[in-house]
Amino acid sequence: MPVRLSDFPRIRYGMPGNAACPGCPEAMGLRYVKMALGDNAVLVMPAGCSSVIQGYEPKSGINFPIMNIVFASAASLASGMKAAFESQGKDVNVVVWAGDGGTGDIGFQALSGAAERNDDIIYICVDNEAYMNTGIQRSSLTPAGAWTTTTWTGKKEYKKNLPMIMIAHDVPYVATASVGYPQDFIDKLRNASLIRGFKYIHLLAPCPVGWKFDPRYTAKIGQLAVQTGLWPLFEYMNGKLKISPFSRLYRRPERKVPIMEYIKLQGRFANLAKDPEKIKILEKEIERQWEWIEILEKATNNKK
Ligand SMILES: Cc1ncc(C[n+]2csc(CCOP(=O)(O)OP(=O)(O)O)c2C)c(N)n1
Ligand code: SF4
Repeated sequence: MPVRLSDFPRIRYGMPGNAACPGCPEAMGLRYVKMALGDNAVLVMPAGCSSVIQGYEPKSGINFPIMNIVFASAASLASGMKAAFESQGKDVNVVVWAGDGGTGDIGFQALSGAAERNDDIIYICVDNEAYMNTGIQRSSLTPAGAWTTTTWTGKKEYKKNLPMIMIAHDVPYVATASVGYPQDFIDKLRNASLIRGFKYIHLLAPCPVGWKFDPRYTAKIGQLAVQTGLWPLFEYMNGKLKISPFSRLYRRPERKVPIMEYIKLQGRFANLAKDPEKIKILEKEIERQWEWIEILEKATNNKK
């Protein structure tokens, strides 16, 4: 059943004075994880902005049990931790919370291994589309055309399609989400927590610092990514891919919001905004995304 944010108790999950920048999407996302999973969850967190927000005991900025770990081992640690809880007869959601660099690049081998073994964990990639904590370097999940400190004239390559790569691991649950749609994210976390085996959720997290926008627009940009069709929301569960309600309105060919609405708010796309030819780079990205999704939607829903 869809959730309403007003139904949740007003608990402070992020503590005052934590190290997040204003408008930080990771701080928002962490709060939603706690709202969805409550006390019955433990986070595993490699380095990144969230581990800085978390800070260090006794002054942790996040009201959540968290285990820190090196990038390359996040998913492996989570698998081991889950096995340890099980051996004690405890039913705990073990959740990895890792950035796009930590997930798509540095931690990928452990992620792929845990998925292939179908280990009973939830893995969340919090995707701000660059290595933010070390100064906005490009990752494999930075979109084509975007400025970063290592792609001054705009990234040449397209964004790695990690959700599709995870579906190809034949795991029981894969979903995309955006901090612009918290109810949808919370619903998906709750669905994931009820399934045994490996669950992957890819959360788009617009970062005011790295994407160069006014911090008041974090949620709006998270919504525009969906409304322009650039970030389709879907859920792959029980072998079927379903486009989520917030994305159904904006699927092609009826798409209603032009990509320029998304680009013009972000300094990282300043080069694209000046040149209509270059905007085609992101239009192609939208087509690439939907092509895969529609193929899978059709194939998995027609399956007997
Ligand atoms: C093996 C290793 N390489 C590099 C670093 C330095 N480092 C710390 S945080 C970070 C950025 C992480 O980026 P991402 O995973 O995208 O998370 P974000 O900071 O964007 O939240 C890097 C490269 C490290 N801690 N360990
Ligand atoms: S750089 Fe971005 S992701 Fe990192 S703490 Fe600041 S707003 Fe959050």
